Amino acid sequence: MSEQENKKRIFSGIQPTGTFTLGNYIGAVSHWGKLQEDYDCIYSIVDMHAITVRQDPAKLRQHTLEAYALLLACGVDPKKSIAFIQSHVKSHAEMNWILACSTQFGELSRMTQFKDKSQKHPDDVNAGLFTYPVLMAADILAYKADLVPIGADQKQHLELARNIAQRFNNKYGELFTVPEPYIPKVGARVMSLQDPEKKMSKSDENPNACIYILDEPDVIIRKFKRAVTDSEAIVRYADEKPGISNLMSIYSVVTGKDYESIEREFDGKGYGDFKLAVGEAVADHLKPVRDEFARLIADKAYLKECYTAGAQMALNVSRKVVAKAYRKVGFVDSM
Ligand code: AQP
Repeated sequence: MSEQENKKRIFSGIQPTGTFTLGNYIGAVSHWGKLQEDYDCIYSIVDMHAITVRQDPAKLRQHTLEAYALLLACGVDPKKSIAFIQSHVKSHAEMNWILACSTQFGELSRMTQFKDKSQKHPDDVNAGLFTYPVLMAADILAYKADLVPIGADQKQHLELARNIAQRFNNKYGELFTVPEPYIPKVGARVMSLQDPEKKMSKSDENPNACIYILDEPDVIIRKFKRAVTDSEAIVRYADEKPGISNLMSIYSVVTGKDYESIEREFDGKGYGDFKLAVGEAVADHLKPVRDEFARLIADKAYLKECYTAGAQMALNVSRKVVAKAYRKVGFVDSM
């Protein structure tokens, strides 16, 4: 695709650790469909990343298929983009090792996601959780991606991927493209509805903290009604009002209205009206995704056809880069 058309290449991935949240959607996946018109896009369900936290194998398999169907339901077209499941393409594991040997223990120790997740799962601080950012660098660099659309929470990992690429290129000679982040201006960090100082996360134990994009409209509205706000009772965007600001940012993304017009719309009205409006707008916005997901998940044969073809295309691109990396580090050609 891109090589003939000279389009810039995009890579992004999402973990099948549960149904996507409104955070995953607004911060990342909702942009992926639009980008495929102007870029050469490669999107992956990153199941290898998911096992850095203990998963029930049967559930992981189910979540992976659902995540793939959701990806398509959110607008990724497997005819325009390469859409595949990470573990189907061996280049990720191969590149991971090469890059691990160009990554320092000290820099991995500074990653805040590792610190957060090891506190959350103190009984399973495994080596994979520690080296997660190396695998993420491998995902991106194996395709020589120019741009990586991510939410703000992944910025530190992307910075590390850039450092690893530059270090490898300096040590062994130019190979990797140094990727740039592509972070949305509004909604880059959707916060928890119950603790607006914390990002909204799939694996949050409190189901009221997070909107899943397959939640039914009444559930969505109920969760917004229960969202933690403040006692000022004025809808305005301000750092000291993280709950209301988070709801305004969500409302702005799904309606296209800017903060000023939202403030005007709810001038003199209470938080009850505002929360209801946000809930209804989000439920309406997600309806086509829910409908399309229901259609796709019922057609397992079609999904299989898409992810099998996607994996083959992903392998065709990445194996050439892996072969070059092997040669650069000094491995003897196998064929
Ligand atoms: N709250 C968020 N706001 C904006 N963007 C977000 N992303 C995640 N949460 C938010 C973006 O979604 C993409 C895919 O994320 P992921 O599934 O690979 O991993 P994650 O960042 O660890 O997401 P979760 O929901 O918090 O999953 P769990 O609970 O399993 O760890 C990324 O681009 C991310 O920036």
